[in-house]
Order: sequence, then C-alpha cells, then structure tokens
Amino acid sequence: MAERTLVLVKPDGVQRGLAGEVISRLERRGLKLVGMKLMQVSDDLARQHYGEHVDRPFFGGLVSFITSSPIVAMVWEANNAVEIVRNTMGQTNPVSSAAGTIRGDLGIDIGRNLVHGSDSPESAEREVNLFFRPEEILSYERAVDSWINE
Ligand code: D4T
Repeated sequence: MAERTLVLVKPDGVQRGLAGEVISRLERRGLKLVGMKLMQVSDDLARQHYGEHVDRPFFGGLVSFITSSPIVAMVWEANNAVEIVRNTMGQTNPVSSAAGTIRGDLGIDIGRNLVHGSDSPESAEREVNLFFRPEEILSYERAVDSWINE
C-alpha cells in the first residue's frame, strides 16, 4: 500500500476560503484523496495531536487556535506522501517558505500557517488514527494512476 499522511487545513485556511486551494494543489500534484471531513477539533484532540509541543511556550496558543473554528482533515496517499506533502506546503514558518508552496504563496505568519502535514511516516500513522476511524478511509482505483506513476 502507498504511504498515507494526515493533512489539516487549519482554522485560518477554512476562514479565508482557502480549503479548496489546498485540496486543489494536492490533487494537481497527483496525490490520491482517501479521507476527508470538516470538523471542530476538541481540546482533548488538540492536546493529543500537539503532545510533542506540550512544554513549548507556544503550546497554549496552538491549542486555542486549532480549536477556535472548523478545520478540514484529510488523508492523502502516494508513494512518499509525507515528504511530498511537506514540500508542497513549504517550511513551517511562511517567512522562509519558498514561493510556489502553499505557505510561501498564501501566508506570512508562523502562527497562521494554514496547513498541517505529518512530519514522518510514524507520525502520519499516529495522526491518521487520531483523526479518522478505519471505515472513514476509502480504497479505490483511479483510471489516471498509470499517467501519474510509472
Ligand atoms: P504543523 O504541525 O502545523 O504542520 O507544523 P510543522 O510540523 O511544520 O511544525 P512544528 O510541528 O514545529 O510546529 C507546530 C505548529 O506550531 C506553530 N508554531 C511553531 C508556532 O506557533 N510557533 C513556533 O515557534 C513554532 C516552532 C506552527 C506550527
């Protein structure tokens, strides 16, 4: 099975009407969408998701931001999906994100960086399981696949 990764369009992305733009960029790159929902993140889920940052000074702001308004949670699939999504999103801080990336084209502030993508296959598995039940992730064939992957 191809690698899977979790992508979130954060509250700023949904509020700014950029969810479609994010989805479109990932679709055009060639990744396959296998799970998607609009959801309100609970305080509990936010704390689990950002658990590795619990001791950082920005943790409180991160949790209150991600729970402040709905997000779009997605699972995308491809060989090397984690790395491909990370480089499509650009550096964490939009100040340093290359033009042509989601953050480099659409953002200017690290606290409003529009999207999240898992940072390793291990994180991806943990995060996909946090946000999705197994039956919410679909398997299907795309007729175009042989034009995307050799
Ligand atoms: P996410 O998790 O949002 O995809 O971000 P990254 O994986 O690219 O980066 P991260 O885990 O280091 O940071 C998580 C989240 O915290 C915000 N943040 C980060 C912040 O507000 N101030 C900071 O100084 C840092 C390092 C942005 C992303």
